[in-house]
Parts: sequence; structure tokens; C-alpha cells
Amino acid sequence: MDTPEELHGFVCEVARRAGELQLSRYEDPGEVKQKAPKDFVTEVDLLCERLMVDAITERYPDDAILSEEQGGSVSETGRTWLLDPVDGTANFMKANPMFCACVSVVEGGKVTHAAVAAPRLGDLYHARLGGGAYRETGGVRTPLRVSDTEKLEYGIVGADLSLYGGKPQDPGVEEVLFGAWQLRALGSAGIRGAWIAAGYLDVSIGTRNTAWDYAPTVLLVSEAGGRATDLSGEPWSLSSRGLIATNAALHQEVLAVLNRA
Ligand code: 2AM
Ligand code: CA
Repeated sequence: MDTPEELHGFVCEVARRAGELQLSRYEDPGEVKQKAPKDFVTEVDLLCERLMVDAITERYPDDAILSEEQGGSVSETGRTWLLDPVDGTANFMKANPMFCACVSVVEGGKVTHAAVAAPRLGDLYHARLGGGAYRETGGVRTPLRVSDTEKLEYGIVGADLSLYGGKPQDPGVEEVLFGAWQLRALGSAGIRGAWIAAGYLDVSIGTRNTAWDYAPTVLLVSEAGGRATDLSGEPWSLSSRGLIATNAALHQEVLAVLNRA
């Protein structure tokens, strides 16, 4: 039986190895397929998924795995691994540096370990429940701490919005943006969440992403002193539709604006 520290080291290693594979194929995504309109998968997504799934299955054969491309299952009683082999595929396809590999472990409905490797940035972000959140860059480990912004008016909000066709956004999301200082659209939910934990952004809004995108944010942000809930302020769960992550100080204000619309 591995200790939680050993398990955590392995979570980081799986993310790091997928990130190294991504970097080795930077500017070379291989064959690209469109799964659905504007939803792409590259050869590198599939290779990273294979690498991650094989490594986890070999070491923890009894664990459940739910991964973006191959699907899978969630264990009711045991451990579940959530994998996003390439988060930010649209960026990766264009050699935009904002892409990462996301690995999370869920036990008893809670995210207990998470790692986000962003190899082109040179960063590995990771957190363990009760053990803090960290960034590792060039072998140097730095604790992560959320920002101290106190008013939404001074807040920098991360959100990936599809504006094609002039489609109105969720009105609550628009209201949050109208009440904030600036918007950042990074194209990677994993990096957006890590950047709340790091204090680079103050608020993150996601309304359509999936559990493997959100799980790392939930743990990284809460371990860095922030808050992460669903869109109504309830605790996030694997079946939640969206996620609001903030530096904690802005959380109530953001929820009030989001839900008054
Ligand atoms: P992906 O790169 O793993 O697909 C920016 O578009 C962010 O939203 C990325 O994290 C991306 O994840 C995710 N995303 C893109 N298309 C999506 C879709 N149709 N449903 C949910 N999330 C999506
Ligand atoms: Ca993906």
C-alpha cells in the first residue's frame, strides 16, 4: 500500500510524463480529428491518454479511470482517476503555449490529489488535500497563494467564452464580466484554475467544462486559500454543471452578481 505521499508523487509523475510527451510533439500534433463541431482531438491527445492510463493501470489495477477521450467510470467506493490528456487542444494545435495535462484523484467524492503540468510554461502545479498547493518550476518548489483582491471591480476574471454568432452568454456570466476589471481567455481550464491558485487571476468561471477540467481547480484553489463551488454556491461535485473559483474574498460578491441576473 502506497502512502498518501507516494500516491501524490505518482500523480505528479503521471502529469509530468504526459507533459513531456506534449513538449516532444510541440508544433507536431499529428492527425487532427473533429469529434464534434469545433471540438478537436489530435494524435497527441490519444498518445498522452494511452501513456497515462497504462501507467495508472499498471500501478493501481483496481482503481477506476475516467478520461476525456476514452471515457470510463467513477468508483462509488474506491479511488477514481480523472484525466484530461491534453487540456487546451485548440491551443496545442496552433503551438500556442497554453496547454497542459491534468490528473486528479477522487476519493469519497472529494478531490484528494491533483496535478497540472504545463510543459511549455515549464510549470507543474499540484496539490494534496490538507497538504497545500505548489508550483514547481525548474526544480524549485513554491507554495501557491491566491490573490488579495477585495473588490470585483478590481478583479481579473478568467473565462473561455464562445461568442460565435453573437449568441448571448449566460446572463449571470455577462454581469460578472461587466462588474470586473479585465477578462482573460486562456483556452485551458486547467491552467486557468492553477492561475487562480497562483494569484495571477482573481476569479474563474466555467459553465460547460467537465469533471476532468474542473477537479484540479477545486483542490488547487482551496489548498491555496481560495474557494471553489458550483454556480449556485453549493460544494462542487462530479455532476456539477459549472464551477466558480475565486480568491475567497470575492466569492460572495461573484455569486451574488451571478445569481441576481
Ligand atoms: P479541451 O482542450 O480539453 O477540449 C477552452 O476551450 C477550454 O474549454 C479548454 O479547457 C477545453 O478543454 C474546454 N472545452 C473545449 N470545448 C469544450 C466543450 N465542447 N465542452 C466542454 N469543454 C470544452
Ligand atoms: Ca482534452
